Amino acid sequence: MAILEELRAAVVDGQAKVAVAKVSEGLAAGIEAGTLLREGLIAGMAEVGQLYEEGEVFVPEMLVAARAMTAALAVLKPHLVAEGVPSNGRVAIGTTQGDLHDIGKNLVAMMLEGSGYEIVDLGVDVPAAKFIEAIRDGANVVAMSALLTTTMTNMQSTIEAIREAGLREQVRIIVGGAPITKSYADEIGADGYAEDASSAVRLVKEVLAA
Ligand code: B1M
Repeated sequence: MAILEELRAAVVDGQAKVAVAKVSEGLAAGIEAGTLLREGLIAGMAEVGQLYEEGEVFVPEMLVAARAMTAALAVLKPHLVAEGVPSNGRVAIGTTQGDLHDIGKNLVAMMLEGSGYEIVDLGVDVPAAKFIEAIRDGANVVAMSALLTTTMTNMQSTIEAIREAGLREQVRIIVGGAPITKSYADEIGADGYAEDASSAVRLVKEVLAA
């Protein structure tokens, strides 16, 4: 479909205005928000990652691509966010210390918000102390995101810090992000792993019911 292809290309080229226009055009043409997200925005960002790995683009290009995706996501958000169900949990979400990637984390937050959870977005580069503060303030779930192999280890130290603070039993901890796997989540003592934003919604429901 031409619109999806143009949307993908706008993300790859870092053209925020075009990406925003293509999302609006796609919605007006009746393309589902989830399709625009997966086949346009996420496909574009995956291509940028591939090009970066191949040495075809560099950090500045990744950054403008991320800005284009963020701008387009803002338009998509009300359409992605399904009808809310009453809040039955407070989720503190953040990208682990040392890590500045936030697009995936924002997407997970958006989907959870749309599913009726109260979201406390701690942002990026989040130290353990901030997660601990959020638990003391009433978060039932901590959701951590990491995109770098060098920062995923901070998930483990955060879980340890939560345990040392005597708070481990009162919170569910879930993790996700491109380098994270189910076995890594098990290894570090998390309560669950979600591969993408929609499975994160299912996972939060599951861990809160457990
Ligand atoms: Co970065 N970067 N980056 N980057 N970047 C990656 C991650 C990389 C894989 C690129 C590559 O080499 N192919 C690579 C990591 C290699 C590694 O560690 N193995 C990399 C690198 C090396 C770096 C720098 C070190 C580059 C440098 O400076 N030399 C640097 C690090 C900065 C830092 O964080 N300290 C860096 C910087 C950046 C930018 C700032 C330029 C920009 C981020 C802008 C931003 O986020 N605001 C950027 C980008 C855009 C990327 C890529 C291209 C795209 C990431 C993205 O947004 N994907 C990325 C390559 C790639 O992933 N293919 C790359 C789209 C997003 C929707 O997917 O985040 O995976 P994702 O989220 C998914 C799931 O993972 C899951 O759900 C989401 C939705 O489906 N999920 C969760 C995520 N979090 C979850 C939490 C949960 C559950 C599910 O909670 C339970």
